[in-house]
Amino acid sequence: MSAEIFDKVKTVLEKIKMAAPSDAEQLEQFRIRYLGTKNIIKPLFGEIRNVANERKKEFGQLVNEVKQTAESKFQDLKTQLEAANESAESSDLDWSAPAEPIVMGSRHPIAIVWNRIVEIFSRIGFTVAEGREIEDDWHNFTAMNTPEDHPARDMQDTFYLLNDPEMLLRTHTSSVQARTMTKLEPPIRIIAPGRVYRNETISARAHCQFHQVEGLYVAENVSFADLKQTLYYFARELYGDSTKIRLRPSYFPFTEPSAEMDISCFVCHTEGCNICKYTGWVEILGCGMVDPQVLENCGIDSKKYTGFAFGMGIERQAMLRYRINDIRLFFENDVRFLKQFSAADR
Ligand code: 2NM
Repeated sequence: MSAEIFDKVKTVLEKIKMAAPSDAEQLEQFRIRYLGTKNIIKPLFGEIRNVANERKKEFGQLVNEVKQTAESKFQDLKTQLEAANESAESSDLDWSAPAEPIVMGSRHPIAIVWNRIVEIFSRIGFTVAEGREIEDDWHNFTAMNTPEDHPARDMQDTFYLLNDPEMLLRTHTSSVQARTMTKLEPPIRIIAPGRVYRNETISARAHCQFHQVEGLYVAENVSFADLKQTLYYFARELYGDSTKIRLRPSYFPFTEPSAEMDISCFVCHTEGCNICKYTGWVEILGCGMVDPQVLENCGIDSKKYTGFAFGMGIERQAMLRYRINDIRLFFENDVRFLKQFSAADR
């Protein structure tokens, strides 16, 4: 009988020695089990009455050892845990510090102006058409009424692909219109935004790549008055309600008659400033009635249908709008330039 009780107490002692609580919660469990009001050591003292007289003293000492071991182990573990917590708190990491601010990207100015132009024409029923940047000579020049001896066809002005003289980098997005006209029956009402290429010497005013938006409307009875009213609406939407327009006669191989459109200067309102070079007017696009030969080239009956078309450089609109004086800035991807434009603008 005595031996069994001794074994029971020794087992408890071993368990206390082996215990290794690793956090505050496990330490509290240890305290409750061995030192709390209902701890398991207390009843062991009562077992002394089942121990033979000659071993009562020995038993009493053993249970006392259990109690003391539990107490000192608890104190040691508590001190250890506190020290660990303290070193975490005094580390260099400040867990309450505010996070680094999130840096938002910004939209490229060409994308902002591109999207605005598309949006303005979408509202009056134009849909976006896309083509290819590598074009064939026919869609880029022949269909557009550009004769074989036209200077634009010169190697000096156009990038031809080395392995195929019929292929080139499109010099305008008119080839998109040519492709659309050969595919669809009028009424056709499209705009073609996209990148174009010209073999120009790069300077503040010219680049070998830039972006264009061209528009085309072909249907029955389309008139020059329709062209004028459409572009007047566009000018007021992009440059403000008080904008006036003026059309000057011009020449393009693909339109007849052709015109260049100026807007009243949105900086000085025709008073004269350096944006309009003291003329009060700023040129923004070219336009005209689609030459009947261009319609015929693309398989459209020019006796039944007429059309108007226009084209503008996106860089030009962006330079006017944001007062940018060097076209090269658009292609350099200098973050100091790019971050000045809004991330919210679409
Ligand atoms: C311009 C100016 C005038 C134009 C013409 C055509 C097409 F395909 F209908 F013939 N597309 N774009 C055009 C007309 C482009 O850019 C200054």
